[in-house]
Amino acid sequence: MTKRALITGITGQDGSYLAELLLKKGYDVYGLVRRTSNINTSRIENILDKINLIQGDMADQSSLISAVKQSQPDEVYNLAAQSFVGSSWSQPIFTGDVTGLGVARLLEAIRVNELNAKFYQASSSEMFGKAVETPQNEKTPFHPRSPYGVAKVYGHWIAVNYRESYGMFVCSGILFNHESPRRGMEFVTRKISNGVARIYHGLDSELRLGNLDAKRDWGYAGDYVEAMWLMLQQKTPDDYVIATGETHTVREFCEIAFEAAGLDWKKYVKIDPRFLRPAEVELLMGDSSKARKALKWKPRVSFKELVRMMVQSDIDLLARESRQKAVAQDYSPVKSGRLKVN
Ligand code: NDP
Ligand code: GDR
Repeated sequence: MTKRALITGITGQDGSYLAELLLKKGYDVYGLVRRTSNINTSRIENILDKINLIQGDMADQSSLISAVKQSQPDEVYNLAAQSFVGSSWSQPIFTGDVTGLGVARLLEAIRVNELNAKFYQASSSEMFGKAVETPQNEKTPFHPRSPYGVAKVYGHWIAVNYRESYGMFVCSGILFNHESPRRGMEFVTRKISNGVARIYHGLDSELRLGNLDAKRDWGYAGDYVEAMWLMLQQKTPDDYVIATGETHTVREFCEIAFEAAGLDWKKYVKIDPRFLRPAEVELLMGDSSKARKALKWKPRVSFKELVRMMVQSDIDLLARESRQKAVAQDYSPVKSGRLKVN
């Protein structure tokens, strides 16, 4: 029997990698997409003809009940969220609603449909925040430092609670930062790789950043979606930390990224207080030994490989875009004389 999976957040970084992984494994893949004036499917363009999209929103209970009813999933991966920590201070209520309460709505949708579906919750290392120990593991207490982190703590505990209350197969993956060429532009890694590429192509002369001392445990998103799937293949549901076990500063990320393009970061990076946060998470480093043992999972892409992959991808992307622009200009109706402009 072909397995069916419902992915919320399928248009995001992780959703796109997970959908590709599940298609390779022979799943029927359903994805929840929210109504926007311009639906953003750029990350799933290559698989659009192989997946089924269902309209719905994490803020709308009835749409989630319908999405679950329509897709009848064996596995549900809840990746949808207002996921940018920075915006969670300007939109704390929205973040709480979608990133926090949305988890309860989706769990309820499975419960009221009386479906025996396995559930993955995208929990986050942001829940550790001002962590009392390093490295952080599944037992480290939470002390979130942003409205986003607070919402994720709610999402995490409601997931655990549905497992304990109703015996549902619910797993929470406490994932540390993971990046890729598909990362959103507002996150620091992509902001840096895109900034380096723009400077390399002569489109910008500086890159403005906030706290360069913040330390993160950065892995590759392609590796991390495998861990999500593995969690739902175990005999019993449980929660797992997924991390590389290494930590690096934003400054180190800059150094390697600029170096990859043959540039010296010190000449281009400027500190801009606009990008400092009201409360910062200074240091994250995960201990994923439980997942490595039980799931036989380990990260494959190293920190340096990840940084170089992202920079190379953005340099190539900008080069492609500029070639397309040049071609479009050559064939423009004005240049070719087909259209006269007075
Ligand atoms: P992205 O921001 O790339 O993707 C978020 C997804 O959620 C998008 O598909 C977005 O849709 C969707 N979404 C947002 N709001 C709603 C809503 N109201 N209803 C339905 N869908 C919505 O995040 P990532 O792929 O990086 O992360 C996936 C999940 O993992 C998130 O929950 C994130 O918080 C969590 N996480 C991420 C980590 C990371 O380092 N990447 C680490 C730990 C946890 P749209 O395209 O329309 O905006
Ligand atoms: P984070 O990722 O908050 O860890 O959340 P982000 O890349 O936004 O920030 C990482 C660190 O870099 C510092 N920083 C800057 N950040 C941004 N965005 N822009 C800047 O200019 C800048 N300068 C310095 C930040 O202060 C921070 O310390 C990500 C998201 O994917 C969450 O959804 C996920 O849960 C966590 O990772 C784990």
